[in-house]
Amino acid sequence: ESNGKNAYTISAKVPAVAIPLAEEPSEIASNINYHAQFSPHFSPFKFESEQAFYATAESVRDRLIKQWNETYLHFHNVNPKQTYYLSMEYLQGRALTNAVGNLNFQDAYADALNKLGHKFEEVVEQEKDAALGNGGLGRLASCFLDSMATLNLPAWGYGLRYKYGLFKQRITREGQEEIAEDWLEKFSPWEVVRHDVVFPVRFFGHVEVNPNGSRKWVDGEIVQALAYDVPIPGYKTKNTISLRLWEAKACAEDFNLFEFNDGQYESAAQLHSRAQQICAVLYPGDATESGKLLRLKQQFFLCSASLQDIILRFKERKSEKGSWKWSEFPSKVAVQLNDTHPTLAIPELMRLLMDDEGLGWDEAWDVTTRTIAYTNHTVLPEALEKWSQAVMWKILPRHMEIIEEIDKRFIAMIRSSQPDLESKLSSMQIMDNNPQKPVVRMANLCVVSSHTVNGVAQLHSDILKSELFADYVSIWPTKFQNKTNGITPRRWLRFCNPELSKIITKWLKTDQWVINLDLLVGLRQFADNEVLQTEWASAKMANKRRLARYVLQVTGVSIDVNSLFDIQVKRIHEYKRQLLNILGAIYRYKKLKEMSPEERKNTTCRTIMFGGKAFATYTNAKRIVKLVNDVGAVVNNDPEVNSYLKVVFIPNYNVSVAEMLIPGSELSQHISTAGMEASGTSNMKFSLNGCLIIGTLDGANVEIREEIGEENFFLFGAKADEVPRLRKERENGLFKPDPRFEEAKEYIRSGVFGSYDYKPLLESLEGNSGYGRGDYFLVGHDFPTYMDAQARVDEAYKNRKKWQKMSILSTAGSGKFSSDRTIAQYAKEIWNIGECRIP
Ligand code: T68
Repeated sequence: ESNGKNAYTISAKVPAVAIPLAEEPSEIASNINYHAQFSPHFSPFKFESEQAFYATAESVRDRLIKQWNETYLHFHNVNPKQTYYLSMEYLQGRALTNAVGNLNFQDAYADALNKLGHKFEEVVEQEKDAALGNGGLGRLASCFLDSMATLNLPAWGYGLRYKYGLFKQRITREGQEEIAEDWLEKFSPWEVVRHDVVFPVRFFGHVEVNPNGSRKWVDGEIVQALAYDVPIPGYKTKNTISLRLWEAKACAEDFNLFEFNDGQYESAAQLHSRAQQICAVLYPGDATESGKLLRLKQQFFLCSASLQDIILRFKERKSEKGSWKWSEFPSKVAVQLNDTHPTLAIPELMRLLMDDEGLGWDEAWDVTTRTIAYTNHTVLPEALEKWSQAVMWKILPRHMEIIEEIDKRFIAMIRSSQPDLESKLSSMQIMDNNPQKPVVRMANLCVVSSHTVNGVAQLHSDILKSELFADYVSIWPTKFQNKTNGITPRRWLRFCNPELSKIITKWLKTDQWVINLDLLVGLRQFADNEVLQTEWASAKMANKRRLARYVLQVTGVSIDVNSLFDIQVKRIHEYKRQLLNILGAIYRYKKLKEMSPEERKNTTCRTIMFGGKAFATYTNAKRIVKLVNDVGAVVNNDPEVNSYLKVVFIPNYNVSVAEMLIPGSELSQHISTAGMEASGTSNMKFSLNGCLIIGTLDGANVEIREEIGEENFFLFGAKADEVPRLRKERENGLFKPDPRFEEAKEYIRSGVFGSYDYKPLLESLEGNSGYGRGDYFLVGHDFPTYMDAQARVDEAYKNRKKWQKMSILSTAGSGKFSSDRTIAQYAKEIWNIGECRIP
């Protein structure tokens, strides 16, 4: 206890100060001490790293609260048009480093913690990731919030406060095991509950028709939505915006005392437990949707609570300024739907305007369609949401009336203005009235009701216009846009890679690149400079060492920091083709085994790392996880070749693991079947950190390659427009597999990697299986060009000077992929909002 890690010992040395005034480390230490003592969450005797984390986070939060309140007030007074981002998912990760960094207090907080006997790096490790999302879509939403705050935009995020976020992944002998993770187990120092912000959300019930013909949704079940706000600080600006997360609560009256006193404890609390279920778990779907009633309730809960809040704010701000009209609503409010998950915002806004505010259909429709815009994130048919009409009539009867009316009017409009589209109508309309399975097509509802629809990379947006939404383009030629995704340079370079950031700032002679990422092109002129190359290589080496320590700690495998660090991390999905990667690794292993010791010395040593979670019921994805682990177990323990090749599966891939892994990577794989990955965003993170990419012409890869130069990108594989033809050929038995592909599969079959039943996985690469057609993802077709590209990688890595140059050029060419650029485009081209900075 003499090391100062006891709260009492500290208080003797350091005073406790409730309001931190100066930015001095000693003042900050006093404030941290204040929180350790007076906002206690633990017994008073302890001040280990964990207690230090909570006290530090609270100290930082207090600073944020001040500028946060100022931001609220400023937005209220200026009353600009404001954007509301509706998303069922946010993958925030940890907040402490980001908040302290944005406040520009890194050194002061590090010194303060030193005074209290702690190390900043160890304290930040105590924070649990806020994992209220599955993958790319949720992380994108979080990057967007960061950019909205940094660009001083009047914008807020709305989401749900799930108790259990994304599951924790454990790797066992059987493969992946999912464990529930309660991120709120202890509590989150970042959220503030707003007890005054509560809205009722109705489910079930029926529609009542009033004598004057107006309609009203009544009865059913009411759940209360309670607001929790999370501060989102901008970088080096006072503007701090909100992520408002709704929590579901039953009313006190819903507790049936009568039943309870009668001993019927469970049924007495039935409504309470039903309300609790709504925000209990994040829906674990990455591109696979199963029609769960609870998911629909979650979606409506988010939409209804958020819109009631938005409308109330609009009225408050308006009525302070005298008389106003509903037609002004779209000039004050922009609502962005993050995929179709919050589609119910459309009928809910219509309902609120008509049934509660008394607007007629035409006026309500005009307001709604000028307010709402929709982003599409996938073209995979199984990921396009379709809800059973029967289920929707039961839960949301009034909304179904409205959706039917929207559909009816859409059909009438087509028939009168574009009769040539008659034959397309059945696929274009919102209601799919197939008597076997009548459903509501959420994407169609979004396209019909939004003023703008956008894809998330140029290729993806082109595919939306030429395929998925092609029929709508002739009706609304200007409705469709592209907004290529981006990532925040703060989290994904400045804070996760301080070594490289220092070098960049030194050579560019400015740190303005953190908010103006285009400045990175300034590095191009130094790409051949040997001094920069050496510094660049040593930063990478430091990050590789840190990563190697982590790998040893979590897997027990020791990896060679001089080998090529080759990484594929993302959700496990057949279209992302982790299977192609592991088949390549298997082939490499087999060839190494066949080589003489002399020949082996000429090969490039590699450490191939995988990471990612598989949807719990996605069997083939789980088989891939199992295969990677089985291959690793054999290869890593093979003394003959394990100094040339290691295969590692890093468990529980999440935002904080990514922050450590990406800076230490040298090659990353973005190898989806062309046309299937809407954008990808980790490709941008890797490239920004000087990691080279092996990839297909898919999603944002296309644009990354354009920006960094094709000579710095290891390209292979079919192009998107060739895919349909290749699938046909495959179906018709016209495909001739490469012998290397056959050899790799045969090696698995021979049992080298154990006795697990890999037959189904291997069969998905052959005849009739998988999606009903063999090798739907064209692993076989792309295998030979993939292996050729890998051979080019091996060669390139032998020339380290050239490799460093390519690495520098990757970073230099990544400026376009800042989410600041993306958000500025949304603000200008979709939302029509401008800066609103606190003076
Ligand atoms: C991803 N989508 C795209 N979906 O796959 C990726 N789906 O290409 C893109 O870069 C990213 O969105 C951002 O635009 C997803 O991540 C989901 O997570 C998801 C969640 C629930 C239901 C369906």
